[in-house]
Amino acid sequence: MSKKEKLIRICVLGASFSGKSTLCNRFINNNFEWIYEPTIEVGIFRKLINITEDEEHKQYCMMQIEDLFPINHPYLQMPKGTNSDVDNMMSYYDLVLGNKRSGEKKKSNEKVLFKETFIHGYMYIYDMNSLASLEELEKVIEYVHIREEKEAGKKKSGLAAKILVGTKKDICPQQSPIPANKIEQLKKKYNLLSRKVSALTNSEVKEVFLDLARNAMDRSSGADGGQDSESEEESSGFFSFLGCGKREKEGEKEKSGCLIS
Ligand SMILES: Nc1nc2c(ncn2[C@@H]2O[C@H](COP(=O)(O)OP(=O)(O)OP(=O)(O)O)[C@@H](O)[C@H]2O)c(=O)[nH]1
Ligand SMILES: [Mg+2]
Repeated sequence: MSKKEKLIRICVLGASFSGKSTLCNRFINNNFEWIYEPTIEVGIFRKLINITEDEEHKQYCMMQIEDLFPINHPYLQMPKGTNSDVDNMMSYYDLVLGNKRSGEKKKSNEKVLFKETFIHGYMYIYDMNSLASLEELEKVIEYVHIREEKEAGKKKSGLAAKILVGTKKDICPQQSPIPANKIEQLKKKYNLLSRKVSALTNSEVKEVFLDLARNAMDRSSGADGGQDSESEEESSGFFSFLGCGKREKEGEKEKSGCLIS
């Protein structure tokens, strides 16, 4: 990667079976798998893309796409301390949702890069055929929103770009189980881009990633840097937000194990 190409870190979040990995697979490998293989940890992909699509004035960025385990993974419901896998998963998840900029000055190796680099874009995935998948997603969208509102008051930094993505358009009936006004409300409330895609027919897949990359590039120009210190309230994490499994504060930073080795 040349110095000119910016790394854009994108996290793909959504309920199990909503189509996250399949969407990534279509974008990265132009491939589609019918067989469902649950994502247990995190799939990391990188792809160099020209975000202008203009052959004369190319502007490349390196997209780092992180396909996460589902937001309703059973491990995320377990009490902290159950086992190291549970703790690692919760810590990684909180890091992703907390989206701190503070690690940016410490890019000494890949592990730190994956764990702590600011996330420039969130891809919020729901299955157009499942209202439950959207309801699960809403909790995470709300959490990220609250975190960002708090952060915005303290430092001058760009917020992450966000796109709401409805998947499996090819099998969605005319009468979708998800009311159209619900999507409109979410978009408005949280300032989300949106698209409906099909990984099967390869409809709007590339566009989803391009929209997010472009928006992230716009937001991040001039917004990088900015250190901050973590207050007690901020470090409480997603699980306290949901009112479950209160996290121990002591030594939590040291235990923020990364799932990528
Ligand atoms: N018809 C159709 N099926 C799809 C599409 N996208 C995904 N699927 C199917 O939906 C199932 C789940 O897809 P995954 O991409 O594995 O779902 P996931 O969100 O990664 O699931 P977790 O890893 O458990 O979080 C698979 O059987 C896919 O073949 C699509 O666009 N159309
Ligand atoms: Mg998956």
